Amino acid sequence: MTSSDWKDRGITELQDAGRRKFLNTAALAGLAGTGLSVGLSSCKKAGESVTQPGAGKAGEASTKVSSAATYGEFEVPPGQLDEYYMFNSGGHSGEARVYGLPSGRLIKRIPIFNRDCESGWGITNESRAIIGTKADGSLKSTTGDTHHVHGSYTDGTYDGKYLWTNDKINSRLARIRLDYMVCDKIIDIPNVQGFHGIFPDKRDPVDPKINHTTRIFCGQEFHIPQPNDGRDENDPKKYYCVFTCVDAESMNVRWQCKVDGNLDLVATSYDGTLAGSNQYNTENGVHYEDMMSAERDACVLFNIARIEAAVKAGKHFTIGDSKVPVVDGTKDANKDPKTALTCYVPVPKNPHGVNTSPDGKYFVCAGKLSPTATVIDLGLVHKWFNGELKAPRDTVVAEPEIGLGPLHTAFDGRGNAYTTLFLDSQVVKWNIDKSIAQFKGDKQVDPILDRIDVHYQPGHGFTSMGETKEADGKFFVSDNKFTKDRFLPVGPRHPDQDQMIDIRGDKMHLIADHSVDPEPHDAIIVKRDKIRTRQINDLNEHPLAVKDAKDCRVERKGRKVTIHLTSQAPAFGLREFTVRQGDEVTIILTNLDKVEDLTHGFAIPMYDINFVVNPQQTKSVTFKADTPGVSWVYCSNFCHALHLEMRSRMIVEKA
Ligand code: K7E
Ligand code: CUA
Ligand code: CA
Repeated sequence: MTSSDWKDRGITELQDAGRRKFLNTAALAGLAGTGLSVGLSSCKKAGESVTQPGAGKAGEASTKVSSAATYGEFEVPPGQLDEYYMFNSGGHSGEARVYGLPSGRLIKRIPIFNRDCESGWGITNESRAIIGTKADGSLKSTTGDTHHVHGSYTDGTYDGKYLWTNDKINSRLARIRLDYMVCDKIIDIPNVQGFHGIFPDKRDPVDPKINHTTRIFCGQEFHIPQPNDGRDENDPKKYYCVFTCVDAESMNVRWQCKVDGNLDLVATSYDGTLAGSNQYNTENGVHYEDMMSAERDACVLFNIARIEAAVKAGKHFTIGDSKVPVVDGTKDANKDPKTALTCYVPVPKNPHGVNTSPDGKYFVCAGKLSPTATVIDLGLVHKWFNGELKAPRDTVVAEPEIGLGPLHTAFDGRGNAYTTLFLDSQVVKWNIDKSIAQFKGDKQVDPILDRIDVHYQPGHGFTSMGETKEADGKFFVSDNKFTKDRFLPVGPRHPDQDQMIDIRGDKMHLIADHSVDPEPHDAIIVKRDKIRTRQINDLNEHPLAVKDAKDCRVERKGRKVTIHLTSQAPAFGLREFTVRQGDEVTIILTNLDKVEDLTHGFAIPMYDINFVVNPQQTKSVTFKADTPGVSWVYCSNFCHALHLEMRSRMIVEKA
């Protein structure tokens, strides 16, 4: 069906008109129902979009459908490769995902905090060591909630080395090494609950020679008693949050900084000197209405060099059993800008995302409950830290009114910003320089350049290479939370969607609906030439690799039995092996095949074990052989014409 067929059938129009009206009304009614002032008063009229030139009236369809030619341009024909990787977080799944763009093809899921039989994640000894186990050997946790994925930088752009992602529920930080696209490290962040925002630094704040990522900054959204060990539970005034710095290589926690209020999203400057986090709960409220009582919340900026000097100088304390040095970044302790570690810039109430413009000049804080975006000039922030500016608010150079429910902002590298509007179900394109001129008092200038409807209620939005100085302004992807009517119905719960928008021209054009598993939250779009993956594993990487089929054997030490095993299509190195009931069995399996993608599986009936070994990779599992009988261990990954025959017999003798 061509796009004109769509138009003839009025499909987009039908979907838009009714749904948008419903959503706007429902969403606003929901907020109004709390009986709270939600800061929408500065809008033209509650329930109506801010009408801008070039945009449709509120509730009226204004989706721009590209011509068939435009769709064709973004098609990736069979046999051709995508131009970009998109690395998504996976929300409640606890994983990360890799898509190709513009096709929207799902290429890989990267298990992190979850258990995954496709790869054996959480099942093999190697992955269990990364996830962490309890004293009884069970996994420390099996839930995860990944929101944000960000890559390592060199010289202001992706270097293809690492990704990091957060686990909001269990306050863990995970790293993915991109050559294999697997998680290689997970750490617990102490003294934190609701680890939400995360961003790597882009260069060292002091040493100009270190022009790459060496630190990861982590925000804490939920304030808690410190330490959270049963004390002060009923004294919320004593709860607080910390901002955490983790070393990118060792993944050790370097320091924490105590703050007033919560920390939601995190952004970093291109020069390495500043990190920032928006705060929707400067009130330190423990109830919903308290969190919305202040007219203004903040974007707090961290002076990294000063914090690290304070840590070095021993001006820190520790919390509970944690050895991590904590500096005091609260307002009371930082009244003199010239020595302050933090700068709390007031922004309209309950903001959401904070994003860095690719020219390195600004942090843009989305208003959420305010129909505005706040532009903070990082040069002026430094002036404030030098004592040359009166108030933190003086660092704000623009605050354009952009629409209802602004959540996240992305950039095209041409001076324009694209902000998702949750309540309006739109993406709005606005010009930063124009917004600054308007803020200075130029009444003629209108910073709003375009609007486009998305379907529906977008959270994050991000652009191709948009979080680097190489932002190329080709695509914007809108991560939409509601998708009713866009895909075949699958019951009450619908998928989310990554809606792709062409942003090359003056006007935005919708070019694709890509369904995605809930809930992606956030992603980065990376030019494919930034990523260099390996074709096969390095045999020597695992100290216990079984390097030759001749080395296959059964080794017994008391009740501990080790099976050294190889796989080579279409056979395992041992046709059978025997252990005794009650033995602790460790199977070490090396895949000796050297052909890219020639992966074997290893599934053990009766023992709940299923994993894969990639070419030249070694993995191991340990289990108690508690059930006597025959288990046909088999290859669970189709590898060869004789794949079905690829099995071995595990005989567990009755004790
Ligand atoms: Cu969903 Cu980034 Cu956790 Cu905003 S956050 S939408
Ligand atoms: Cu080896 Cu299937
Ligand atoms: Ca608030």
